[in-house]
Amino acid sequence: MSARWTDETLHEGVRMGFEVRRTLHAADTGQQRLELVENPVFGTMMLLDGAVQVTSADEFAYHEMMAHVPLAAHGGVRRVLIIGGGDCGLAEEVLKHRDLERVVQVEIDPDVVAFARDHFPELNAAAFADPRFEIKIGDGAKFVAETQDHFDLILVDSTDPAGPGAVLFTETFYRDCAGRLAPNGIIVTQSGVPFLQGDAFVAGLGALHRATGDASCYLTVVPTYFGGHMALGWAGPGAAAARHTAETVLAERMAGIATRYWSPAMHHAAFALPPFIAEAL
Ligand code: AG3
Repeated sequence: MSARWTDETLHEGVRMGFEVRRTLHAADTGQQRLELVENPVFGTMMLLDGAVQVTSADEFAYHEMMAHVPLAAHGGVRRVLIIGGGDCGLAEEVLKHRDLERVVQVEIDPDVVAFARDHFPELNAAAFADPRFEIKIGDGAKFVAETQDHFDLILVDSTDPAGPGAVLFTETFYRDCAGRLAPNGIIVTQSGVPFLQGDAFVAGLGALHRATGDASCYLTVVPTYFGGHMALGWAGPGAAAARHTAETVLAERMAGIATRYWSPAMHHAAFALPPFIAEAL
């Protein structure tokens, strides 16, 4: 009997295949196609519209870098807003910082939250048990346009710029985010894999730059977001200064938080950009 495989079909002209040992769920949510499968290398995997979103094995490389780089660099974050991020792995990583008072998350698709809660408890059960965590089901772009609250940190943990996530790469959305930041606030965005998504990377960071006056990015490597580095946009009034926080200070701020990808050295190294990425900015 031949093995069953599923392909990620996000990028035109290339595809990555995953052996499917078991399909846990595959259905349309009304917003997007949601698949949950088991793979011998990556464990449980969630795909949305054919693009891998999260896997048990490599989520740390993404969630740790999206959470701890801004939190350790800023040092005084009390209120965090997460847009998207329905698997809630990012919220759990953020909540490891004991000084945080409140994490508000706005996710558009209730099925993503419900299935992630059932199938990825190792990466989100602590978030759901944390009284500082509040999850709202709704349109994140609408939320930032309407809320009167301010946040020290806004994390945009989106899908790719197609389907329900497209609005989260626009200048209007980033302007609304900038308007909700506290003084010294920081915005971090999922900005794609520059090698394979060059146009979207340039367009997204360009919009972030126009909306905030200054945007750059830092890098992580997530095996299932294949194609090399993934870029995380870095902007907001506190971003430029926070980028230079000394390694000793970063280490103090992360005391007691165990990590597998983040370290003070990796944190600083992440801001070093290969010329093909730096020149595209
Ligand atoms: N957020 C990032 C999705 C990127 C998908 N891209 C890809 N497969 N190349 C996913 C949510 C993680 N909390």
